[in-house]
Amino acid sequence: SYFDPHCGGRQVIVHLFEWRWEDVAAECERYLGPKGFCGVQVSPPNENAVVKSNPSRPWWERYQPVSYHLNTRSGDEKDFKDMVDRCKAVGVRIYADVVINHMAGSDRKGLGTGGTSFDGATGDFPGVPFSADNFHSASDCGARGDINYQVSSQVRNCDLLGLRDLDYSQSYVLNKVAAYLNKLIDLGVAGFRVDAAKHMWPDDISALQKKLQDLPEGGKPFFCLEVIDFDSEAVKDREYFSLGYVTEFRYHQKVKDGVSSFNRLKDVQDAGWSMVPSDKALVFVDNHDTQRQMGTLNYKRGDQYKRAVAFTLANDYGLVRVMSSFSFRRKDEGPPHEADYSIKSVSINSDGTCGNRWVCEHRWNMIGNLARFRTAVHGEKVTNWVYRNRVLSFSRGHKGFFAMSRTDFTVTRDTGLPAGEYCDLISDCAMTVSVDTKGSATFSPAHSSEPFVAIITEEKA
Ligand code: LM2
Ligand code: CA
Repeated sequence: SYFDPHCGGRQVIVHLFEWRWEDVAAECERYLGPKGFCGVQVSPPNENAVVKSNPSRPWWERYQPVSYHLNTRSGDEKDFKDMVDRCKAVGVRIYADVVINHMAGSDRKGLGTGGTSFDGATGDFPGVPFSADNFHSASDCGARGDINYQVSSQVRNCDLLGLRDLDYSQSYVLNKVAAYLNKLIDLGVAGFRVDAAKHMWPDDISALQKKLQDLPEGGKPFFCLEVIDFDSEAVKDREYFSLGYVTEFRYHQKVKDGVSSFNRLKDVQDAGWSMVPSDKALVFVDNHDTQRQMGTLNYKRGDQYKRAVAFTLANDYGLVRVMSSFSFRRKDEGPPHEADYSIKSVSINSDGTCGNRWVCEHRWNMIGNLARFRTAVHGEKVTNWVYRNRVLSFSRGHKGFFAMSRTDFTVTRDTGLPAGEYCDLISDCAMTVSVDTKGSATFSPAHSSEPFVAIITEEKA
């Protein structure tokens, strides 16, 4: 089904934002495979407009397609194929970010990252080819570029940010995009993150899915639809539920509130807030867009961010996507690059952190280790919820137990686990937790700077 990420039951996806394909391949082999990550969402693999100035080479140029040739700053088709194969060999799958709602903006013209010419104003994209007729026109909208979000047809047919909007009522357009996705399937990807899915008609996405081949190993490709729904617009996330996982943007706000007031974490996924059902919700603390917005959580928020990600991984809601960023000061700033604007490689320091301004949140010990926790306790509900003395703790059925606070602590809690001596995953077993015959344990975090404890039945000391 479109809900199967094809990674043998592993549960956590990481977005390696703007990484080069050869770095992704190396990361699968040296870290993601061994840690049990399910897969990687990679930046859009298809050729995009080169944005030369104001600003120079922003990250967002990759959301302006020029053709479906696999040539970007991350690498070419050969590099892409090599990455997909090497990751798959260690049990890690690749999900491509596919930008198929639109092509480049009407304010852009010149060359793409593969050297193909284009003109957004005239709608000429010879690399596909698409021409003026293949796009929606101003008559489908109000004032051009101006979307009224209370009118579904405008959200679906108008140019988002002036980006030339593809007209899927034409079988020519549908077939070109289907050929692109089928090519990625041939190359071995396990699925897709559909950019700007809110701006595509669900029926068009469904028609597209019907034209896709099964994966070489069998089964439908995994789908995750990017739909931003805060209950205030005409387009609703539920319109997409039959098509695949849907991004749950309410969650990232709720969890942010929750880490400053733990009481509110209890019902962070409350159905009363019209949250996407757990088996369809793609859940995250930040993504590449939200991490650049004022006041949202990101790697710069240190402890608060760690609490949000830790809770999200320990909890039982949705399928989790962890963000892995490059450090930035200005919101337009592109990835770390050499003088010629080629993307800098991700270097790995002796302590396992990354260099060259790559943040690598997924390598933060507790994040990597809780990814393992999540897979180990999959299928078990949150039970034994206790919030007392500023310490939150809960069990995941009889398979795992998690506790967190803002500062150091010592507490005694019911873990719900059989008696035994367990490894604390947060500290890589530098500390152990003894559970008595009643399931009770008294414990403190291994390091006061990381006030978390996590144990699973499959990791006894
Ligand atoms: C998304 N999800 O639905 C992406 O997550 C988001 O990052 C994309 O916007 C958006 N949809 C379209 O794919 C980014 C970025 C925008 C940027 C666009 C296109 O957030 O700022 O718009 O990519 O590159 C830029 C300029 C904008 C200009 C537009 C067209 O910022 O001022 O509009 O290009 O040239 C005239
Ligand atoms: Ca559209």
